[in-house]
Amino acid sequence: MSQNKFADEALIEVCSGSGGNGCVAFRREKYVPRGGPSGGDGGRGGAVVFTIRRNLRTLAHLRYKQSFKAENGHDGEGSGRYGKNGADIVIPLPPGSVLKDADSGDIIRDFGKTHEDFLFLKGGNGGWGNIHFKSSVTQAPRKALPGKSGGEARLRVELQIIADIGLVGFPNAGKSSLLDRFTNARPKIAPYPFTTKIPNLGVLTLDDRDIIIADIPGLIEGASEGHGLGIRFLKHISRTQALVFLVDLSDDNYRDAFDILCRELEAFSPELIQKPRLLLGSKTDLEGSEDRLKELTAKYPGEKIRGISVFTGNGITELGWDLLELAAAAPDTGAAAEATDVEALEAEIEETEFDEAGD
Ligand SMILES: Nc1nc2c(ncn2[C@@H]2O[C@H](COP(=O)(O)OP(=O)(O)OP(=O)(O)O)[C@@H](O)[C@H]2O)c(=O)[nH]1
Ligand SMILES: [Mg+2]
Repeated sequence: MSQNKFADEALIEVCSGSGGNGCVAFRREKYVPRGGPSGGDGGRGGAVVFTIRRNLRTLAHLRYKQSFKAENGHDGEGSGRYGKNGADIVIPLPPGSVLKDADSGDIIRDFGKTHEDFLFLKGGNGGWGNIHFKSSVTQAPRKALPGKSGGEARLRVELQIIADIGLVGFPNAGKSSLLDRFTNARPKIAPYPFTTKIPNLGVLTLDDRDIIIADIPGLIEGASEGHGLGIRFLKHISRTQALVFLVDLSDDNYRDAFDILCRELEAFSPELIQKPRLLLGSKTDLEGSEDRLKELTAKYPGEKIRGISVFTGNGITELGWDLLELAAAAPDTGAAAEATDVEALEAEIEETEFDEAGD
């Protein structure tokens, strides 16, 4: 795993549908005493299709459901009726997913490079009905073909996760507590500095969007020169879209904390202080915090500042919407720029003709 990324992975089994069987039937009509063959073909089995959905950011959905099977084609019927094609199974993936063969590890598709839908396994063709087997010799063929079976595969899906938002602050500012409050992550929280030794990632789902938040170890003055846990964790937030700065309002250094943090980030990489950001005064439940927050608001007229308390919930709901806004302001990751209209896509796939039945 490289330094500035986190990995997520899932193992899934996929299976396309088998084709429906061909039918043996004969015409029964008035005035046609010995009707010819009329058994229709079986329908094609549904395909396994992967589609990129931009609002997905993790593979968590593949942990609840690991096995995907497309519908089988329906059998042919009399009167020359063809069986209905089986429905495709469409599996949504976040941008950047890589599909690999679970056994060999070979890359099957890298959705970091393309965001087009991927038809991975076709369904089996439907079998011919006896309508196809009439010849000058055989007027009443009793032969029809079974549908072909579908394919199946075990896949490993891998994803490099890049967090949307990074939390920065001095040790003990309450970063991990915020992650704990907001996301599915349960990081260690303790009343002493340097509790967090390696970055934690959490997912906040708001308004049908996953926002990935990275909580990194606390920074101290001189971090950019290697003090404290040093700068190496800043790499983890260097590719985030936005930063949230936490200043502990109950700490004596509350006045200078933001300046010091900005200096350290800038010394590490000037890009970091160009990112959209939000300044949080934390622990507003503690005495004196209100005045201190006002003081900061006056000191930094250009900053968006909010007070929060993880203990009382003060400012937490509003913060959620702030984070959504910060993450949404993010530039797009590439070709998948337009949001995928999944229903339109499914309709399109439904109409797509794959190989006709009949081999
Ligand atoms: N009163 C009060 N205490 C809080 C609040 N949020 C966090 N704390 C406490 O502050 C201490 C530090 O919290 P953490 O979440 O571990 O802080 P951190 O910024 O992750 O610290 P490091 O990992 O060391 O950088 C813990 O004792 C928390 O319970 C809050 O809103 N109010
Ligand atoms: Mg922590």
